[in-house]
Amino acid sequence: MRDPNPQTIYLKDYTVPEYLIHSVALNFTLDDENTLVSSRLTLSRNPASQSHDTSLTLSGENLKLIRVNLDDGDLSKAQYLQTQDSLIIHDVPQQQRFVLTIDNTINPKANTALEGLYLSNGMLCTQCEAEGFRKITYFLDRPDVMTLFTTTLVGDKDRYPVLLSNGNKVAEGELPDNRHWVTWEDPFNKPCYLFALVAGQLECIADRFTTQSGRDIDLQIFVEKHDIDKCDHAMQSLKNAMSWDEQVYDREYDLDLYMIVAVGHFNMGAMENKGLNVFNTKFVLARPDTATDSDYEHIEGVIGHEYFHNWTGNRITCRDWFQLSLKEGFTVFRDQEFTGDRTSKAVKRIEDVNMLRTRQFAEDAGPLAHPIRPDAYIEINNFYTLTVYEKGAEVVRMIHTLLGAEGFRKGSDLYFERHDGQAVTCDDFVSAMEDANGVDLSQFRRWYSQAGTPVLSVRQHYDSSAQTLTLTIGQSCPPTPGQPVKEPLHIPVTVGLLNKDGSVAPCKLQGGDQVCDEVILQLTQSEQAFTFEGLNEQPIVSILRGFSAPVKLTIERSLDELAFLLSYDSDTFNRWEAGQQLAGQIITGLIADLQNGRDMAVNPIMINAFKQVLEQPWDDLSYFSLLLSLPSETYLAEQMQIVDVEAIHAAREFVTLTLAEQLQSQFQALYQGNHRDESGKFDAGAIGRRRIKNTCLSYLSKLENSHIHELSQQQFNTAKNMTDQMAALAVIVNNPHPAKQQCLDSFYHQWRDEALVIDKWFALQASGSMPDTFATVQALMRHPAFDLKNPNRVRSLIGAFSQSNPLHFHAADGQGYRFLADQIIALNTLNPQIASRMVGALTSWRRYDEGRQALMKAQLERIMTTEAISKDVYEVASKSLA
Ligand code: 0A1
Ligand code: ZN
Repeated sequence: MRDPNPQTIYLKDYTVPEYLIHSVALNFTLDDENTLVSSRLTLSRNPASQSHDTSLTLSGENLKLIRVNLDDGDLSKAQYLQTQDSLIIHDVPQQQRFVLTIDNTINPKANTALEGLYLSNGMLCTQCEAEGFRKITYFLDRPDVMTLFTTTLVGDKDRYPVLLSNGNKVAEGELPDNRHWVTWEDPFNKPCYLFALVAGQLECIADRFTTQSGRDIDLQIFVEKHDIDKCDHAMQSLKNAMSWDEQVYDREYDLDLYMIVAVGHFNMGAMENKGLNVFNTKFVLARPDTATDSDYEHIEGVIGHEYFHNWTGNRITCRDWFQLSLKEGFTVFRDQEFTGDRTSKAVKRIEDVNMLRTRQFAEDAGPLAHPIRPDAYIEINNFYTLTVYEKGAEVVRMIHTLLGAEGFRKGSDLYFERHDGQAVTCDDFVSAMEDANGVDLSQFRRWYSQAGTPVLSVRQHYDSSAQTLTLTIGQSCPPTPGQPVKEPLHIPVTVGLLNKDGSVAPCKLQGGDQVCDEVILQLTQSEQAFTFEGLNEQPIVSILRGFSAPVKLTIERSLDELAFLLSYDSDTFNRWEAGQQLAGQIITGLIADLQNGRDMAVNPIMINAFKQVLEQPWDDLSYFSLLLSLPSETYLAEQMQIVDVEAIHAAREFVTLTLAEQLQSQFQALYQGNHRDESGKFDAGAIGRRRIKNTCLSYLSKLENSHIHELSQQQFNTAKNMTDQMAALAVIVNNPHPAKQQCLDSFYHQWRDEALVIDKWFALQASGSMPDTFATVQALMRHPAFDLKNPNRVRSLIGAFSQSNPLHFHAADGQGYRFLADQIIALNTLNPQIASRMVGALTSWRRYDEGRQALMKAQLERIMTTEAISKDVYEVASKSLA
């Protein structure tokens, strides 16, 4: 381990920067292995700083220092100190501005961590969030130091014909030796984490967007040459995002140029660098035959996300990294709403909640639980979490629910007006919401500081003589590391009531004078009673509509009541949720049967509920498909005290097979009715038809007869779009289909030049359920197309196996765990960020039986002994064991 005792950084220790940087002029002489960086900083003492230290400490890592010059005089070695991660200039002027020029070199080719300046398929690109800029040059690498950047890039004309950086191109020219240069100027102050440069042989598609005030913006998407035919959807998505932000938030783009570059090697999804977004190719490239409908949707969502950051993140940024959710929670909320508006609100909400409940809830219940605004970290890269992003978005959504759309807009307008150009805190955001609406959100603020998923328990009492219904709602939250005791939160609980015939019962709260179809209860105490009046029969309660808060709900429900809500609830989320609860209860019962050696039988109530859903007409076929989908194995595991992966899999499969047998004719009819060639069509209708058809195919495939085998093979062979091809291949791979290997081979040969499609091929096999899956994964590790240096490949093989294949990853002999630890140890030196993400699958070891616990723990302990363990891996592994 490089640093035997990695330092913990605390929010409570925040102090303002000692120096300000007024401007920076960067000059890059580009070379794949030896890039020269010359940085000219204009600095001055920060009058707001209390410190009396006259030295200046800049951050920098892996830099070869060549020269330090202060106000035109070179400094001698005695005048500065270079450490592993900093450069300390012993004495700098305290009374006036001064200019510091630093020259250093870096080696992009050796940079496999993909932070700072690195090479991806021959293209030079940068990733500076969170602390990557210090791997380019010495700087005050913290988000509250905002600066004006001017960047000059110099390079060989053939090797780097395209030279990009943030802002506007202000000058360019030619140099001897076949070199050229370009100067970029960004007129907006920004923190260095938003800096970017890209250089290489790139092709570009261009378009234009006219803003609401009539300004013309040039839009450009840069990709490798062979991908130029896969950019149209991304461009359209960008234009959709630009007009959505004008319509919904009155936010206009501020530069004359917006560039997106797609790179094949990227640690995350994409990065919102000012005017020059760098994207993982996965979230840019799409053609009907290479990308699925869900890829199309995710591309639009991520393009939107990065675009929306221009206001929520760039114009207004974070004071420090503890405030990450300020920009991420709000921006995720914005992108979720954007996608909901562009596709189906109901489906988008369900998909978001599904992800939150399966993955974020697990994080909140595990050893790495942290509030959306963490108060300590060792490595900030470990805090780009589902909690900061997705739960953060839920917290913003609750503010939206509490204030209403109009009130929320007033709050966001005030936030933008008040803080434009500043680096601020989550508290500032909440204050703007309060001040614009005259409300008090002081208790609500606890959502920012308290970790863990609250549990709401609901009791109902109907008083027939008083014609009232009382809901008593209790809230509690289990302890999380460092937070043994929890305070009650301010929780919006949306409730509607249904009459026995399924019609809406009026909601009138005692003491209130309004009668509505639904109400938002404001839960603020540990236990609180809410009484509804004027109810001449006992209504059925639909509670936590739209998943109005990120909580677990316990309410006693009979299977009949759930089936009723599945048929009649007017709230699309709760209607789906009733079906999930129904299926969940039934599968849980079967798991107990299996564990106790009893025979399994599916309660007919479930078959009938599904039959009813199948026999109704549906406009939104994607929503219809979700109603027919069973809770995932991961979600079912979340509900169990001790996770029994085998029983979960077997019980869920049994229910799937029973439904397929009992409802075969309905599934077949639906399949046939929606099977048509609509490749290239991406409207809601065509997407919905593909989705429902493939849902039916997946049920039918369980019947394992030759007709069904032919059906899936036929779909596989004739598909002209990736949605249908992948769906067919998935059922072929996950059933004992006679042509399995043949289909996998032909798929590989068809798509061997399309990296993103090959990622799907790896992921599909890694998440398979057939008994030979682990052997397949091991063989795929040796496949020539596998590359430990490419994060997308790592995620598609190692990530898919460990995070999406509970059955095989948790094999009782521990081979899955050992395999994962081997890969983490290898990745630790290559790419610490990716290595540490992979540790995630081992962190939940306490949830399993004793045997598995010991095996998982042993692998975590083994990881802890990794030589030169990175801070990233150290933090996750050590906290998991604590
Ligand atoms: N801000 C980006 C996410 C991001 C974070 C870190 C990265 O590299 C370590 C890259 C991207 C977003 O929210 O989209
Ligand atoms: Zn983001």
